[in-house]
Amino acid sequence: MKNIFISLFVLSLLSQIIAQRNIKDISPDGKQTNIYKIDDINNSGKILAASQDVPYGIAPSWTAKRERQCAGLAFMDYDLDGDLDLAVGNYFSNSFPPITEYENFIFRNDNGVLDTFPRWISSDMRNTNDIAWGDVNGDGRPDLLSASGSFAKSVIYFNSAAGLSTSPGWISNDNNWTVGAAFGDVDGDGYLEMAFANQGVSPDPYRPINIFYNNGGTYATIPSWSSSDLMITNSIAFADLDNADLVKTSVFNTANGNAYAFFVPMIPIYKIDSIKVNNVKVYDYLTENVSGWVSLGYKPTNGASVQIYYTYISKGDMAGAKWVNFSSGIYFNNNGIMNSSPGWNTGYTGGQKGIAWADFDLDGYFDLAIGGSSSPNVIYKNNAGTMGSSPHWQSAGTNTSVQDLKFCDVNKDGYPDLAVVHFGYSRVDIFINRNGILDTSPTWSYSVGTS
Ligand SMILES: [Ca+2]
Ligand SMILES: [Ca+2]
Ligand SMILES: [Ca+2]
Ligand SMILES: [Ca+2]
Repeated sequence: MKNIFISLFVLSLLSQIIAQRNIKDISPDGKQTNIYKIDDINNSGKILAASQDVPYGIAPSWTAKRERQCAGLAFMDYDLDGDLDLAVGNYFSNSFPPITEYENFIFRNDNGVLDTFPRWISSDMRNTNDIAWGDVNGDGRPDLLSASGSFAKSVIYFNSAAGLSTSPGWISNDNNWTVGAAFGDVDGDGYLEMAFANQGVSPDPYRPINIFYNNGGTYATIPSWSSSDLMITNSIAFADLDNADLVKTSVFNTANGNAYAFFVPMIPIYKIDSIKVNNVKVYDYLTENVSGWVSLGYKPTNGASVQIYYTYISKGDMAGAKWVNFSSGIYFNNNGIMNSSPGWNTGYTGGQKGIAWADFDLDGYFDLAIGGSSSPNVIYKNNAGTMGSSPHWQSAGTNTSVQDLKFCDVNKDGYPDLAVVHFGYSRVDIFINRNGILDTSPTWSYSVGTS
């Protein structure tokens, strides 16, 4: 259930922004949502009005023509042709009736039209629990990680000039049921490590969190870092608590006339510092910090230079959401060395799932959201490098089995909004962030109809 909001977000919003190069974004209900300047030449203003509404309708804009049990969704321009394609990680369970096919998929985007049947199908079936894009070997092409549960092996499908391989080029040999995964440069050498959130199965359900270190573009098949604590960890995410190890870099592209989406290889992105098209600074774009891309609100002309200057999180601290009997917490990174036990935890042991970092109050420090299960969703504020001991925000009421959550600024007012995917409720909620204060009841909900 990862990243479901992105699909909703991109499908309904992007298609709308891309279609028109306007300074005014209009929501489907006809209300004005946003006015902002396009670039420094057409200096038409700044944000004048921000909608109090979520700009999505109540019905999907796109539906796949495949029925699968999906555990992960992640947009990326995997073929680098300038539009966002959708990777889907599938798994097997004893549902009634069980769906016996669970290859991983990519739905390809051709000129803004997303295929409803998969163009890329993995040759293997992996019980994927989470799916993530990351440029493992630093060749400028995103590779695809399938983090696998049910003791199936996690794998990476490598991307090359020949395209994304349908068979894995790396297969883990760890002994874990992996539930969630994240990329981040833990040791600061410019290559992305992989962190795995794990569980076992009864009568031995507890496992450490693992990190696979990246040695110049390759991973060993067994992890070289394990947390000293054993537990069930569901989700994992990197941020730099005190902003001590942020790194500025850039990536340059040449537009092909159809391109609006551009790959940003070093993740997580702390922030986009500036984007220049033909040396003119532009403002009409959105960012996906965890997967690593930006999407312009229009297509630069063929041959235009697109320069993205950005800051990414290096030597990140690692947060994990943990299940019943254990407290979600943060493992601190000391100048490239990850501590083996958490330096901060919530103290709550009722079971949480889904974790995400974003600077919800725009003070420059990433704050931590955690999904509740029979408990509210919560945000802990990062006070200039020190996490608060109690939630700064919590949603009204309780949830049944949140599966994942994610931040994204859905209404383009500069404040990251929070999307939450429920498994038990079969529902996606969005909590709008109003100048640093999130609604406590969902501002928008989508009832999926199935879990
Ligand atoms: Ca593409
Ligand atoms: Ca590294
Ligand atoms: Ca903050
Ligand atoms: Ca917002």
